[in-house]
Amino acid sequence: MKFPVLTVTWSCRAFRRFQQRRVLLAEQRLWRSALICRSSSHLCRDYRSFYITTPIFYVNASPHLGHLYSAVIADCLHRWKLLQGFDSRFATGTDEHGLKIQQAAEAAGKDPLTFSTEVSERFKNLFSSCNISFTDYIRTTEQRHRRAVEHFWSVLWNKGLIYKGSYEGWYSTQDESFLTPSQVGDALDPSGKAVKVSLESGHKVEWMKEENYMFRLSAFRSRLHDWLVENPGAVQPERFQLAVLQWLQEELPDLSVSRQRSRLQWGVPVPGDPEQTVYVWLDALVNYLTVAGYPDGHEQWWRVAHHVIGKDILKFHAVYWPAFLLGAGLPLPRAIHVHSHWTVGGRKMSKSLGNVVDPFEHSRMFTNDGIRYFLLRQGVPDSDCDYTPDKVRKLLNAELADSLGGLLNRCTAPALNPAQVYPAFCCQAFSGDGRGRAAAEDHRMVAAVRSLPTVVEKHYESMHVYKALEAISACVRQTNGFVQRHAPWKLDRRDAKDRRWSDTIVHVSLECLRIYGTLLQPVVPEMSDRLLTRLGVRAHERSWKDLDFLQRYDGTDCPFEGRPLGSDSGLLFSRLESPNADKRNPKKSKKPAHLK
Ligand code: ME8
Repeated sequence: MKFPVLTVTWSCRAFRRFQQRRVLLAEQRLWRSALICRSSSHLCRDYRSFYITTPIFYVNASPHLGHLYSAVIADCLHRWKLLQGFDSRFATGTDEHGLKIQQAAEAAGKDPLTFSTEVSERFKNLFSSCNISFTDYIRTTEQRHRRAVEHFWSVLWNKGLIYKGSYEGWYSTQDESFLTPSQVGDALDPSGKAVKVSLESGHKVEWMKEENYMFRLSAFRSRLHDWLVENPGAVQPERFQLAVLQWLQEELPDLSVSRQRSRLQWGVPVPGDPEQTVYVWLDALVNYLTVAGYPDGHEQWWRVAHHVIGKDILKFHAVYWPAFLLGAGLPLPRAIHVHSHWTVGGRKMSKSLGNVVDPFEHSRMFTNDGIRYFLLRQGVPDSDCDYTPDKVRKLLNAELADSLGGLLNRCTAPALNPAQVYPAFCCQAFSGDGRGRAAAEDHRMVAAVRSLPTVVEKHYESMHVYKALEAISACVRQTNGFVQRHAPWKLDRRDAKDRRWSDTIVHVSLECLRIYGTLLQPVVPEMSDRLLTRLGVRAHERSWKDLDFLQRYDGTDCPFEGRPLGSDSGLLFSRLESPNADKRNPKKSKKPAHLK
């Protein structure tokens, strides 16, 4: 049923206000498109492409919550770019070579490839089941990757940046990392034996002395320093960029980039010297180029590369990797987005402590969207966060079930919306001249939702997704407050004025929900789809350019007005019960999510 649009007789003041709002709206549209260009910097000048990667994960053990977190962040940024109309590519995958994997396969009594394939599949299944929409899944055991590593090595070799030398020093197999004496300390192993450990990771180190190939890392110190100084956003957040600059204050020793074949068989042989195996980190980092097409035709994607990494692998990505790339004459990544870690009970997740969070189990417990929302809402890139199931339950119940779900439920309930449509907006009832029924707070709410896309964009772009979700959540609360304030369920729908006002309240709320649903798509894709489908918003009406909010308020037509709602697929997000709720308070735990 199409609602008739009210014909309004304009007073001069109303007309002036109408014109002012139109100008404001046009300015906001311009501002938004200008922001697309600015935020994506030079992407806009050449072409709108985006390439995002996660670390490739070791296959020595099953995936845990931290791995899912990195993938969820990258997925969110990829979906965000798609929403903005970019051509976006998103790569994840597994790191399958090296001593650590060789030893894990031996311990499992399997050949390394069979072992790697099994664990790699587990990662892939996790990502697929959690809606991680990667466009490429790379395994370092693939032929295309071996070719890329060999080519990359040859380029460095031909430029004289690799030489045969001898390495003597500490090595951590768990971290696959060489350490200087100042990075090593004393500790006791579980049997009480004195051992040397990496001060950063706590993993055991061993003294090694080997003849192998060295990369002239020392030659790149000042170029790395200049890169960081000239590109303040190269490593984000800033504290990690400062940490890298701090490392660069000290001498950079040359880096061993191969291991003797007798010790490490599981890896890519050094081109021209089968007695040596390429160092696993050099091998692994090249995966980002392999996916871009290296060595042929990689330019289009490589020039728009962004990496998401955990803070534990900052040195490899912000020192070694850019030095390798500079050496090979390739552009550096646009940005390295670093995130901190999830702890459990305030401690690092580890098998020996038995506190590793299984992402399969927890995404089943809290739903895919639930776990995605929690990780992105609570995860702060700058500092570590603690994970507890109780915190997840409370947050999801408050923000998804009660606040957002409750709002949708109210505005689509037959009592308030008997025609099951996007009802008509009445300009007189919502006028700002004090003669309508809208209060000053309502106009403030409209202004807040109108500026929400710009706020959210700023935070998504800087990977502060929690701030974007905080802003959305604050607006949802304001919209709930608006509905509560006017209590449309108390209005008499038989009275024409009351009915128009009630419809206007619902129209405004549905418009708010449309904006929230559109902006939440990168974070909770399934739930946003259900929300927008329920509102009757079609698939091609869910992008960045569809974020014009409450057009009727500005005197222009609203394409949704009068449109039937989509079918009701039940609660947007069902309240999560605490495992002990029934025992503690049987009545309370049965309460449904609806707000009154
Ligand atoms: O380092 N919290 O692989 P990896 C948050 N193969 N994120 C965490 C985390 C936690 N507690 N624990 C791990 C490797 N991560 C190399 C990478 S890339 C060329 C090679 C995430 O399996 C975080 O992204 O040890 C971290 O950097 C990554 O998993 C390490 O995964």
